[in-house]
This record gives sequence, C-alpha cells and structure tokens, in this order.
Amino acid sequence: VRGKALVISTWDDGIAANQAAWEILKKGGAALDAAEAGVMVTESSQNCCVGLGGNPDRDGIVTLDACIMDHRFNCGSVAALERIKHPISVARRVMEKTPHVMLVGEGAQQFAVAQGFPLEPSQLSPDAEKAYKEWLKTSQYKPVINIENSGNRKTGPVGGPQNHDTIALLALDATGNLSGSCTTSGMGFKMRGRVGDSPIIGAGLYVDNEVGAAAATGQGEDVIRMAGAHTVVELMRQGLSPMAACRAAVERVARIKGAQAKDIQVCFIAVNNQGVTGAYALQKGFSYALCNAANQRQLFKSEYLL
Ligand code: SD4
Repeated sequence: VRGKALVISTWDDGIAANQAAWEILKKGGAALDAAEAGVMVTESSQNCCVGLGGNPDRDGIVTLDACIMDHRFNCGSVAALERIKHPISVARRVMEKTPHVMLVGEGAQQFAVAQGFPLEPSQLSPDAEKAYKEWLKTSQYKPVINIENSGNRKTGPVGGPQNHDTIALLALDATGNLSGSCTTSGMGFKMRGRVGDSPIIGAGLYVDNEVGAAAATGQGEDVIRMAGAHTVVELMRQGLSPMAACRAAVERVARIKGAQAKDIQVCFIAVNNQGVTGAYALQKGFSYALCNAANQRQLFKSEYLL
C-alpha cells in the first residue's frame, strides 16, 4: 500500500474534488485532511448543488448534511445545518472538539458559530430560487434518478430537477491510512427536517482501516435501510473485492425494493486497504472519479444492475 495513495469520489464533480485532495496526498499529507479539502471544493462550487447553492427543502430553506471518518473510527457528523458554507469542516470539528459524533439543526449551527464559522445569508442562490419557484407550481416530490449528471441548473431542464446533490470521497494516503467524507444539500424539496444517508455513519460513509472504506450516493432512505456503506465494508471483510462488495450491496437494495427498484438510484464506491477500488450502481448513469499518481483526472462510468 505504501506509496499507493489515491482518491475516489462520486459523480463528475469528483474530478475537481480529487484534485484538491491529491494536492495534500502527493505531499505525503493525511487521508483525513485530503478527505476534508476535497469535498470543500464541491461545497464552494457554483456549478453544482452540494452546499449552500443547493436546492432548498419544501419550505424554501437549504439544510445541509455531512460526515467525516478517519482511520481510527473517529467520526463526526452534522445534519440539517443551515447557513454554514462548509458542513464537512463542522463535522470534522464535531469529531475533534466534542465528545459526540453527531450534531443537528440549531445546535449544530450554534456549535459552528462558536467554532468561528461565519453565518452566511439565508437567501437562496438565484438558480435555487428559480428551481424552487418552479417546484412550487406542483409541489410534488419525485426523486429524479442521476440528477447530478443531468446537467446543472443553468444547462439542465427547466425547473432544475436538481433533486439530490451529494459528493462522497474516499482517500488512501501514502502511509496506508484511509479516511472518507460525504456532504450534501440532500434531496431538493425534501420535507423540512428530513435527513438522508449522507451524514449517517455506516449508511453514507464508513471506514475501517483494517478492511477498507465505502460511501454511497442516491436515494438516501434506501441506503439507510440496509446500512449501505457499512454493508459494503463488511462484504469486503468477508473477502469480496471492492467492486463485488458494491455490487452485492446494490443487489440487496434491489431485493428489498422489488418492483420499486427501477424508480430509484443507489450507488456505492469503495476502496480496500490495499488500494483496490470499485463502484457499482443500481441504474445506468452513475459516474465516479479516480485520482492516483498515474492519472489525476480519471472519470469512469459505473457498471449497474438494472
Ligand atoms: C440523500 N444520498 O440526501 C443523498 C442524496 C444523493 O445523489 O446522494 N444524491 O439522500
């Protein structure tokens, strides 16, 4: 593993996130720092809807979820956090500065402010405002499959069906340590208070340095009900390759959902502690980005079940 540093992350926006993570890894930096720095790029990006630029809930308020986990089972998480630009960094502070794993809502925001994170304006980004107004016309909640890759709100279909917007990233550093991060504005137009899989340790993200790490994107409810990322890690522990583990987890989702499986997307990425990576999706259209010493800008189309 030594010297086999790498980063793997979800969707096309993963390429830019990987670059930032790589800047740290290539200098011998820690996987945890890489995992945080990588997804911060996506949280700040104007082109995608992770972070404060994301679509609001059905009451018109953007609420953010994020978590982070290191190679020693240390983990931190925030959910339903409002008006903070970098939820991933707040999650890291929860991990490092509190005796807890998870802070939510007002308490999470209060903690962030106390830690010196600026409180950002509550107004929606112009694109989110437009999408929200469009959504209000019907006020129907229907998850759209592969929303991340259907174009951003400027180029995508009118009304911006930007329904769920997430980045999950796994990093392996030169010393062989693994860490991961996951951050999202959650599903657009979700019920107020809804929390998905992304900030849930074991669902959206899990890291066990002795085995590997895994993360999820897609329909959060269906990732939570089968403890997605943790399941993938346990399957790797039983000897499956990262790809086979992701596939087996997706098959489990399909079994659970039955005929409804065709209406949702669930995707996993994984890396084992030897630096072997894998991914698998329920439906066509999932992409993931890989970055290592050989090539920092690889983008792959994931294989899929249906
Ligand atoms: C959620 N899993 O909030 C997130 C959304 C997502 O691709 O991953 N979108 O359910």
